[in-house]
Amino acid sequence: MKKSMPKNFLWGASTSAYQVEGAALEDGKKLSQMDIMNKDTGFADASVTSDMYHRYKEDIALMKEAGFTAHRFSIAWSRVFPDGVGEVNDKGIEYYDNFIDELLKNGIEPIPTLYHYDMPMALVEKYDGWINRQSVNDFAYYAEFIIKRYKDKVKKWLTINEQSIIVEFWKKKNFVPEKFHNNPQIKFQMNHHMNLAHAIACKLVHKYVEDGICGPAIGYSPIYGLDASPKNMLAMLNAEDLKNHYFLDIYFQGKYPVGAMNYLKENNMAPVIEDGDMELIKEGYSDFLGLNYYASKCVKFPEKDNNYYREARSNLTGKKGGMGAYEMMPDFYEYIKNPYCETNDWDWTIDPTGMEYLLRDIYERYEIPIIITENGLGAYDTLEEDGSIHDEYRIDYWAKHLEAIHRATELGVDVMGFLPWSFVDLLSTSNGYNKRYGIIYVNRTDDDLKDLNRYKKDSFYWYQKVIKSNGSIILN
Ligand code: BGP
Repeated sequence: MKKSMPKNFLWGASTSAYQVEGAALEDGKKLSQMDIMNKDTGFADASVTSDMYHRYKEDIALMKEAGFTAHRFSIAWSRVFPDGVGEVNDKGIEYYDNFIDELLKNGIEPIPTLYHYDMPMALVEKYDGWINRQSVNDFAYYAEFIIKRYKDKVKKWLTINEQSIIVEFWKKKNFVPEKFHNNPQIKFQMNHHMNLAHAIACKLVHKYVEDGICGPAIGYSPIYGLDASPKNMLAMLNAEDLKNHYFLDIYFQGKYPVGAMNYLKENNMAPVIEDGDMELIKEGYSDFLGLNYYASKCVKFPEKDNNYYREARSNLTGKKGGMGAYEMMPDFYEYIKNPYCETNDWDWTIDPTGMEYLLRDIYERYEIPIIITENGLGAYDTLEEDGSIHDEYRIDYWAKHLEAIHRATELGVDVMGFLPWSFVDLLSTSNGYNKRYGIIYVNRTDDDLKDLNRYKKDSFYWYQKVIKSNGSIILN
């Protein structure tokens, strides 16, 4: 028998609003924090990006040509509610009405994400976004409006994109006032507020959407210990608890992992949890996991002297300057380069085996359906004179990851679909338009908008065949 992906496996790709739509201030939309995050970086900003706001019909026609059965996109909160709450922006919501209808007309299932890093600036200015608990109520107001509006058209809902990354890079993914910069407790407090917002959105889907399912899209890296030394294995467990279980245990078990939480308490970083919060989190259970996987991580036990610890701890209490992500966990784990894995041009590990590892690991722990909501290779692409783009490196990357996904399904993991990053080239969060991810090339650079025309890369034609054969062309 020929090998292929399971029956009804969903095929498509992913994008997010601020990275593709452009029209950042058009038709009543006001700024989100991501519209201005790239200011002064030298990369493009979010004002035009890939201009999907104006070209969505052409883009959805390309999705259809590729054979997509699903598409993941995000809804820009500040397009729908320019001030975060209050009056709806009719023109803004009309864009999503049209976008969703166009997908459905072309036989493509819409899978929206409610929040992809893009807090409305109005709420940042009003109360510092997720830092303030009021954000939970305002997110609920926005989510309820969207969920009710599309309850008959959308059945799979994603809430918040990559809470884990929002926490790890808390000062890059949020406007955090200076006064909080040396206080890492704030990032765990923001995370707690997002957990409440996520739970409320899941409850709303369960309330309003017949047969609706709801889940997070998590940025997830399996974590390996550098070697079999007991200390390094312990560092691996520490990092798994704080980087991975800390998020998934909430979504699927309604609790914070005990070890990680006590570590945060010892270090004055634990979130304030109010009465009723954990009950709400339990009630707003997730039905499935959206998984964003790019790279695995490797850790060792920190070997620093006591001075290092002392200094690190004084930083934790806010007496000294800012600290990087791993330094905040000085006696828990330390990231280290994995000597066994190659990396891409931006030093991200390339590890297809990690895909099988994490799918099996997550499934054994939580037994929930999983959909791949991001996976891809950021690379420099070249548009040739004849309009072709030879991105065989990207094909190789996806082929190996799809083989790993297939192996996991053979061993019983319930994988619902593959929605890699990304459909068109888009504004890379960390690297503008240098670093491309799409199966469709968008003709622009960071400094020159050119004509923004679309060109099909070699990976487009390859993916089209993969979809048509339900994966069997790479699996046999
Ligand atoms: C994920 C985000 C995406 C996307 C991707 C690639 O974390 O959900 O929005 O940006 O990473 O990252 P980058 O753009 O930094 O290369």
